[in-house]
Amino acid sequence: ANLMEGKRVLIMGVANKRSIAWAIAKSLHNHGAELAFTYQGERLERKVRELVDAEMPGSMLIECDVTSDEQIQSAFHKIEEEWGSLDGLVHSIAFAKSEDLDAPFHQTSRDGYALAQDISAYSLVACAKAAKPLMKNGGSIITMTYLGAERVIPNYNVMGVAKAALEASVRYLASELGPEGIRVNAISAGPIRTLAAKGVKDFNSVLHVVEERAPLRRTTDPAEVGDTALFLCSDLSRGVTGEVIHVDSGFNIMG
Ligand code: 0WD
Repeated sequence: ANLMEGKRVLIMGVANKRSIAWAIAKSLHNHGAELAFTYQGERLERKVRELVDAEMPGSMLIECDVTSDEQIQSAFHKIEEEWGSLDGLVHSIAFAKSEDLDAPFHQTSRDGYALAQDISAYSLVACAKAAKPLMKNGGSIITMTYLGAERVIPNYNVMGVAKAALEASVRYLASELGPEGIRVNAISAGPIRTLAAKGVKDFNSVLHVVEERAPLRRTTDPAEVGDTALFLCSDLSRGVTGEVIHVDSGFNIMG
């Protein structure tokens, strides 16, 4: 079925074909969505363009480093010019300096803490603000989070605190944008081997623990996250907002 027929969605955070944002794009594309992508800086432009041209030709591609208010403004301005309105926004962006991820949490630097918060949590707020006037017929905003927001996960450190802020931001945004028919939700994904995961020490053992202990006894397939994002973007989830949905083989329920 074409759950996304006639819907236009902006995807932020594709770095390569392993990116969770790319799995989400594939699910939405397969159900008829029209997509646009932002990429961070020239460093990623060629890579993202190759992917998009090969599998979703004709999709818009816009540069947007979320640490820059100007770039956020101009990216959404471009969307307004080309599309006039927006139905969905997928925020799949996070960053922390590797020295802050490697250090014990209590040794996090002031700069490193602020940077992780800026890119991983505040950027959702900034993008929601920019998207709101374009979501004239309501809309769906989705972000990506992790269990390290709720509990201490070894080595997740400064990123866990940033994800806690991100999840709280989802609730405040959902509360304020709900009256406009804009829903805001997060997907809490189980560990997936991507570029961002390379920054987390001992990631292999995190994957093994999931295989051993999660109810489904396997790690998370990015396509499972993609299909949950499809649900959250489509009208099937019209009654759901301010929620954090775990797509983690059930790992989070285990004591
Ligand atoms: O196990 C995992 N991989 C999980 C990831 C489990 C649960 C949640 N997540 C989250 C991440 O924290 C992130 O929010 O999913 C989101 C997407 O991460 P990903 O798909 O795992 O990783 P990746 O493919 O690296 O995409 C993240 C991208 C960046 O990639 P790199 O690795 O180059 O930093 O976020 C983007 C960038 O493309 N990004 C930015 N985009 C715009 N402006 C910026 C920035 N300043 N910084 C990073």
